Amino acid sequence: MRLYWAPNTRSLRVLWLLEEIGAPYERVLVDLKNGGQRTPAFHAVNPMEKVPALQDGEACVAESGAIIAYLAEKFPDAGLAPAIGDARRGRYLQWLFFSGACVEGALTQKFGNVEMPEGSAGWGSFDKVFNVLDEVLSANPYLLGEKFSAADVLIASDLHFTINIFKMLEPRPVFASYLERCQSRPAFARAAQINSDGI
Ligand SMILES: N[C@@H](CCC(=O)N[C@@H](CS)C(=O)NCC(=O)O)C(=O)O
Repeated sequence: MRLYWAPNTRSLRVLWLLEEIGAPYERVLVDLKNGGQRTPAFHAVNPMEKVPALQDGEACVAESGAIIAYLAEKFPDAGLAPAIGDARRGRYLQWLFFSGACVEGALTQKFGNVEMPEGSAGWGSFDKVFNVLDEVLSANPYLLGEKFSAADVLIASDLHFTINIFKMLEPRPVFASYLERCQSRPAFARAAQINSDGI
């Protein structure tokens, strides 16, 4: 498996998941500042010309949520995704899609300072998105209850960027303790080290 990535990007969430899984993979740095994402070779892997992207034999998958879903399914022994037929799989898929469909929309709206009717925006509103996460994570340590899953890798990564990096949301105790729980995992520490080493 080959992960195309760049430091300080959405690649971190996939690095984290790969480190959780522990299977061998190769990292290929894409030099975003010098147009490394616009080469024909990389375009063939991800026509959006963005990282992260994963190549696994003949399979190519981009979009961080899709890569996380793909990897969690490919390595069921890692125990990061409820199996097909498990009732928790419904919520698991919901939170995986929530990242791209709701968190990203809410952040873009806030960043662009765009007014939109809540009924028309698929994410409702910025406040709604984070209040929903607040409600779920106030009731349980992880999105699916007591058990950490690949959905937590994705949503904790979103919260990390929103609160700690972009400072677009005021810190809340519920998110701080969730991030502490998720980010104290050795796999996150390894991914963060790779991210800061940049290699
Ligand atoms: N929806 C994509 C977003 C990927 C994305 O926007 N990647 C940024 C870095 S975080 C990128 O590659 N930017 C370089 C460019 O667009 O030229 C995902 O979740 O993977």
